[in-house]
Amino acid sequence: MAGVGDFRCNVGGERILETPREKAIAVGLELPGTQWWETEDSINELAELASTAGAEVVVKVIQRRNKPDPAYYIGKGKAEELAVLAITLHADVIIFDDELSPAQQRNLENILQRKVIDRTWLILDIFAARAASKEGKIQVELAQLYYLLPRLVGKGTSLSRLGGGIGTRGPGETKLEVDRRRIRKRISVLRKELEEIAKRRGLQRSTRSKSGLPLVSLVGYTNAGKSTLFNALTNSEVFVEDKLFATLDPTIRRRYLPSGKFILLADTVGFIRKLPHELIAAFRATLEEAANSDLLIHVVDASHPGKDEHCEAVEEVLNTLGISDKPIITCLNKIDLIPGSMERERIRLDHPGAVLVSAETGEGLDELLHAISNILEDGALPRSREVSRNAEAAKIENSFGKPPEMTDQAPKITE
Ligand SMILES: Nc1nc2c(ncn2[C@@H]2O[C@H](COP(=O)(O)OP(=O)(O)OP(=O)(O)O)[C@@H](O)[C@H]2O)c(=O)[nH]1
Ligand SMILES: [Mg+2]
Repeated sequence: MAGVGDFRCNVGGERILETPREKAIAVGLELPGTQWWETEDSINELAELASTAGAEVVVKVIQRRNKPDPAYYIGKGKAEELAVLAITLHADVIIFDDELSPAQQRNLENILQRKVIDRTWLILDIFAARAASKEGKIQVELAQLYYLLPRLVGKGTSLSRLGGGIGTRGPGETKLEVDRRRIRKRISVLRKELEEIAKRRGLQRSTRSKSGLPLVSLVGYTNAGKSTLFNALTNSEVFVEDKLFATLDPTIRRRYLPSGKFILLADTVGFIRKLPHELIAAFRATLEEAANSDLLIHVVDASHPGKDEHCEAVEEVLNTLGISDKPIITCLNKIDLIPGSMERERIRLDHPGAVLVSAETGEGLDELLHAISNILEDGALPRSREVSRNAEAAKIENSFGKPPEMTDQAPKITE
């Protein structure tokens, strides 16, 4: 993305446009009760988030403490050391691995004399850069405003972080100088717009539910391979990328099961540990796709060393959304990256009942479809729903003739 820091140079008459990546220092805390690898995993993930946002983490700093310092998050002495390090390394931005309080952020900016961003704002920044649909953009702006509101000191304060580079993206009005009163007004406008969209979404949902087709949602940690699996199962081409938060808006397509019955399959936004609660609040309508599902498929990157923590984070978000009691299939993806049969067996033992698949090679997809059939067709749904679904599926089968082959173009039901 072309940013404020772009520069042009002339090489042999050619004009080359380059965007220097901002240099960042990532900072985290190791608190009692956390294992060292969890802290390392978390800060490595923060570096990935920074890279997705367009910065390069040049050094990671972890401080062991009993609890975060209320004024500086890290110790004041550590913050002073960090200020020297930032000068030495020519760092443009310091990124903290937890949400900072407004006071911590202000104090750190004073000591560090650099842009200070926390994990929450970094995630919101990535969402702001990626939001494509009207609903997505409104939701991100709303989440950003919820975050900013307590951080503005007094009326008429301008946003100090509007200098360019990472952490400065905000759709719409957040780019402007703002004060609390304007933010509150904007929040109420955005909420009204979201309510309208939510109403339309509700109508679409009731049309869908009248179709009687069960809704199956792919949920899981960001980058687990949900969209790749969605594409493999519905012969679609939704956006896939080896970066965090490639998907923001849900997509729904039809797919048939081995029995010939149809389901609606939804690809959804990924979760992450320490998912900002502002984001959950603003994205509630989008996340309701998962809440309204008959079945969840929890896609896990089985090749990732932090997969257990990823699973915990996903369960936590499902709990927050109040949908942890839905029928769920754990789908261990990227199994092609685990070639050893012993290792696969160990994974099977660790996750009894899970289905091992590779969305990339297609391995295990038949087993997954059978597992979906088993849950949806063996009485997991209320009887009345079952009857209407079967009747509707028969109608669709009649209108389509035989169910299409897996390679056929899937009918599009895009939100
Ligand atoms: N080797 C391998 N790579 C995979 C597999 N499934 C997905 N990937 C890769 O993993 C990366 C992330 O895939 P996505 O499908 O975008 O993941 P996602 O869960 O939709 O991610 P978000 O939308 O960001 O939450 C891409 O580079 C994919 O090519 C798999 O089965 N095997
Ligand atoms: Mg995706």
